[in-house]
Amino acid sequence: MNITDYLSTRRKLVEQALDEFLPGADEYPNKIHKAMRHSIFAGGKRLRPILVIASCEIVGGTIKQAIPTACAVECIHTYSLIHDDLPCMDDDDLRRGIPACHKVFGEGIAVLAGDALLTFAFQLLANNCKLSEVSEHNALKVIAEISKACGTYGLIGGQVMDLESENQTTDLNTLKYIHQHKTGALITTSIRSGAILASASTQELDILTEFGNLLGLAFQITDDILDVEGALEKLGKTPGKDKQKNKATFPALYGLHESKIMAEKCINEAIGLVRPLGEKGQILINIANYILKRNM
Ligand code: GRG
Repeated sequence: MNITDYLSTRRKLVEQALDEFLPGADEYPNKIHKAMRHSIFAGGKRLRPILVIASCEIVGGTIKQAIPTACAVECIHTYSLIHDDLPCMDDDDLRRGIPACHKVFGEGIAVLAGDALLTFAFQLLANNCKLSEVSEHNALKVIAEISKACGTYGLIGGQVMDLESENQTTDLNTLKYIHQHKTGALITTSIRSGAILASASTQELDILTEFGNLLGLAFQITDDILDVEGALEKLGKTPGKDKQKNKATFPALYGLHESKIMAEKCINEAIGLVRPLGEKGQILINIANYILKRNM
């Protein structure tokens, strides 16, 4: 199966499951459920849930085992986008090609929709054994894994340093910290969680963790590049915001050309790590190349 077909079949499975799991738009209190669904079903590449599925399959698990965890990480990712778009954060009006949650439902409901998606993610994870065929032991390990990646040692830590670095001179270590936490943590934890669900060996988990770290960094470098070079119609969000907010980014520190070389270097290193996995690692190689070449 080529990468386009692979991504589109997995994306559809994740979207069907999200539709099944999430409270209906007409369930009381309707407004919050509509707001959650507005942002979840606005589109998106579904990269993180696809990584959960891919790594679960690589170590011998099934798509069915991975689906609730895949949906949980997409809910967490979407919560982070809703909050990131708020006027008190990055202040964006557009997300995934449509008005951001707070532009449609107001700031109060947008904050709550983000909170509700984060909470709902952990509800899914707590019910993992009922929803899919995973052991209680692995389900618990995944909860510990994902909660750490969402907190101050992950997403929140990265976002704090991102805010702190606005209008400041930032060194490479701080920039890497921001990228590895704000973006990388959820990408790495998606890959690790899929593998944990299928009882990966320590050796498999080590390789996948290192792969995830490099992929996460490359993903954010390409995101920085797209903020300079990308088009609104493809990105679904307004380009040029990083420069406007004087953000710490790779192009700001190294220029576009050097940033592209760095992203390619991360991707090649990541690919080198999973080559020894042979045929079953091929999908990760294809996903890595897709990330490097993406325009959205
Ligand atoms: C707790 C108030 C509060 C806020 C938390 C954690 C957080 C806000 C924000 C996380 C930071 C963030 C949004 C990072 C950006 C990561 C990133 C590159 C997002 C875009 O991901 P894509 O391209 O988006 O995968 P799609 O739409 O395709 O899913």
